[in-house]
Amino acid sequence: MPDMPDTPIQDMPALIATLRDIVGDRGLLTDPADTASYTEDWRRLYQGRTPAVVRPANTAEVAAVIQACVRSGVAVVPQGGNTSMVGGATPSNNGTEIVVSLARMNRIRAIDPIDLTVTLEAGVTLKAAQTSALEAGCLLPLSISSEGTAQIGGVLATNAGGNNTVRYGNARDLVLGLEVVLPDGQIWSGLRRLRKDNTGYCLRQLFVGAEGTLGIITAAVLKLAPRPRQIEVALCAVPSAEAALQLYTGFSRHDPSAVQSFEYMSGTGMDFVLRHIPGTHLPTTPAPHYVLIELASPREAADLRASFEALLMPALEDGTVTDVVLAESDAQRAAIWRLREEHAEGQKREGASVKNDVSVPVSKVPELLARARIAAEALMPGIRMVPFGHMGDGNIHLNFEQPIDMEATAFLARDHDIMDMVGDIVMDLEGSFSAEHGVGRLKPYMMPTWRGGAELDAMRKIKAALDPRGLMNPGKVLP
Ligand code: 2HG
Ligand code: ZN
Repeated sequence: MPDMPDTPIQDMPALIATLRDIVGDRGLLTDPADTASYTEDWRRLYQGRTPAVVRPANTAEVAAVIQACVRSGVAVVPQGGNTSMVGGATPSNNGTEIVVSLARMNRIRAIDPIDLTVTLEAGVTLKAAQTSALEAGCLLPLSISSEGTAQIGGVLATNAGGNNTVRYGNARDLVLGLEVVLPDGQIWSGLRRLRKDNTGYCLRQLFVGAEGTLGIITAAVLKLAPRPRQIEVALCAVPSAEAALQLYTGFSRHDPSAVQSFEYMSGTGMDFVLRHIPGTHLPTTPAPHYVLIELASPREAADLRASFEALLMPALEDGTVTDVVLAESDAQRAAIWRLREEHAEGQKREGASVKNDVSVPVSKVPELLARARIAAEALMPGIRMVPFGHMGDGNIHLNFEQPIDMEATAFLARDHDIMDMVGDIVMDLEGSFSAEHGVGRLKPYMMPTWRGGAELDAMRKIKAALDPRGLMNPGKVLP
């Protein structure tokens, strides 16, 4: 990096003028009316402040922006679609952090159906990336509820998981190459497309999941899969979480390569969706628990319906499943998926909630749910448990909704009690306190308990080596 004096100039107007020179008028927002949507997170947990939102148009501009901010000793907060569940992309309240939005960098640079790769910029929405892959005869096997808004840069920076982890892994498992602007303003051009490249530290994996604390991801090369020729979706009503697990075991033993999603929903969460989301209908008889199973295959001859029948007929007979609906059309498939994907929104509209994005070994999911239900009721009578999520990979959103007769503020004041109650059970089951949403601004205080000792020490040393002045997304991830 060129000449960069270590002089913390807190001359914000001069910095903003420099930023305007770099990105032009189109790339800079300073009016609070224009910056407001960048300073609040989706859950409305945080209302930050910023003197400016910078919207660079290319990687060179991102690098120049970072260099200018570092010269002024001013921190930056990278932001994609701003769909974080843990406040990972909102600036603090001190009003001195510059938000760097990648939204204008939204080009898909290349898709190669032979190499099965897509090279794309950070501001491409996940949905747009999926659509382009499908048009090229491929599948981008990453699907999350916020995919219409979430952008690739944020998806990678937070190592998003979602609905296909059971089959294809998390975002991290799809990354072959990255382009990153480092905290000193250098550009690391690592957009390699290689399946084998065994050359020292795997740098790209350092930035995936770092939540923008080590640099800004500006572009990536992701692995694609062949486009499925067949997809079948079933919604099953089940009597218990144990029955859901039994079903999972059956499907994963029968043909693990076909199970593209195995999603769990509770009757309570389903009721919220049906009540609050217009146009949703339950196609099965009501039940205390549901699972959504998606089977997919690139093989023409795969008979996924036969797989469903082979497993679900006996399950219906022995009561493991009480009712089942197989989607008969693309529209029905979308309608069933909507019941699952609107869970976060349904819960938001019902009232205040405390989220616990936890994971445990898949075999422990029923025990997790049973213990949490008892502990929660003891902690706060009337609290409503709304668990849902990616049962096939052990990631349950073990969320709680305020008791019907309790004030939202009184309920939210107990958020740490609820999170600690869940945390104790999850720790006992050898799980994680954040399975896919990351740490952000909400959970750094948990890091010493869960990742303390040598692990957190190594993380701090990496942070200090790459970002010695702590200017990249401060207050996120590390306590
Ligand atoms: C999902 O799986 C998202 O729908 C949101 O990860 C989870 O709202 C949540 O807790
Ligand atoms: Zn999820």
